[in-house]
Amino acid sequence: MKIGKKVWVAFLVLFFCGNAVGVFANGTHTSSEETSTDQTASTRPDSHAPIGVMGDHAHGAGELMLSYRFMAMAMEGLLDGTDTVSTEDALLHYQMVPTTMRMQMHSFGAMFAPHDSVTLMAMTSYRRNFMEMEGAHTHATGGHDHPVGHQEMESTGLGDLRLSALVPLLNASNVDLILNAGVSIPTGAIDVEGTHGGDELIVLPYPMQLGSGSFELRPAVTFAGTNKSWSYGAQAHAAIPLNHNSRDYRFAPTVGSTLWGARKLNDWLSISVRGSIQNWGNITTSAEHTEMESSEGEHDHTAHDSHAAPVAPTQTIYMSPTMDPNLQGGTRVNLAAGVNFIVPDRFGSILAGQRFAVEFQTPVYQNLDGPQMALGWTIVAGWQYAFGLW
Ligand SMILES: [Cu+2]
Repeated sequence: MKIGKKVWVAFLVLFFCGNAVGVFANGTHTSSEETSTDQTASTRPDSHAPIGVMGDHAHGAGELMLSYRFMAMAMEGLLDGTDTVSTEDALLHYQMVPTTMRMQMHSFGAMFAPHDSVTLMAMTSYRRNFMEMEGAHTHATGGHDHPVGHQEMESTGLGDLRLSALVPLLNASNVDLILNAGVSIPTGAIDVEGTHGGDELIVLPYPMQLGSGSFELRPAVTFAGTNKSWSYGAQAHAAIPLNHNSRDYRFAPTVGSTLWGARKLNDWLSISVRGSIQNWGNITTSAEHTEMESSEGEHDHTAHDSHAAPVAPTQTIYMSPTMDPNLQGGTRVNLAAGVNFIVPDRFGSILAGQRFAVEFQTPVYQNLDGPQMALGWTIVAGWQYAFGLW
């Protein structure tokens, strides 16, 4: 109920702001409607979805689009189901507990349409993960490297490569339906190592790795519509990992959908709101991980020094919840607000058509198999530019 209310309030705010700002920006409403008539559909600021949505549009034959997106994401604290878990409570069960995580990602994309019936898309990314953790164990007498207090870990590198073919199933004057047949190629590393206090290197936990390690199918279907000063769209998407990766684990499929509405304020600016939901499962693995701790609640020094597999693995105890394959799944509902800019034709041929967009997103509901890190917010800023090759 609480979520429903927030969504409606957001849509109402957008509606009223949209109209108020629209009047302000154009003097009167009629002028805004006049300008829209001499704009073709693809040169409207809102003819592309909010920047957080991928593969929402196709291109005409011979058109190439280049894009760059910067994404920053902040995770804060722990959730078990929908309940907050304090660091102190989590440390009763784990040696290490994450407190915050930051991710920054630079994505570079290209779209090209060899024909009106298909647009090819490729996207690669470079990312940095940073995690802060608190450690529970303190040893009065030293002797070995062991997590004590605050720790940080970091990973940087190439993410997975996404390739897809976008097929417009319906391309009417003001509605589009696009099928996206995508795959993900595991170019991102899954064996990044780091320290967890001291000099000892360990393989970093799942959320700190750069890729999934698996080939994935990434199908999606997008519906988008426009009228004089509004546009709207919906997309359903899935990611289906096909194989156990080289470390013998596999992410569960992710399914999600998103729904957005945008108000065109004038020929260069639109604002949007968007709701989205994602559900993803836990990791499956048959590996006896070396990062497992002994099955005893008591700390076992002999087993620990080599980080050997548990002696009697009746009940696996992980060093940190981020290393437990069964604490990775969840469901999240997000709400986002964004702006899209396009440089209009009157600015001349070089600048005209350049697009800039920003979208800020925050969860309104999270239900996680936890303790698992909760998402705080995400921001995506991007540039897109399309031009004809022939
Ligand atoms: Cu494009």
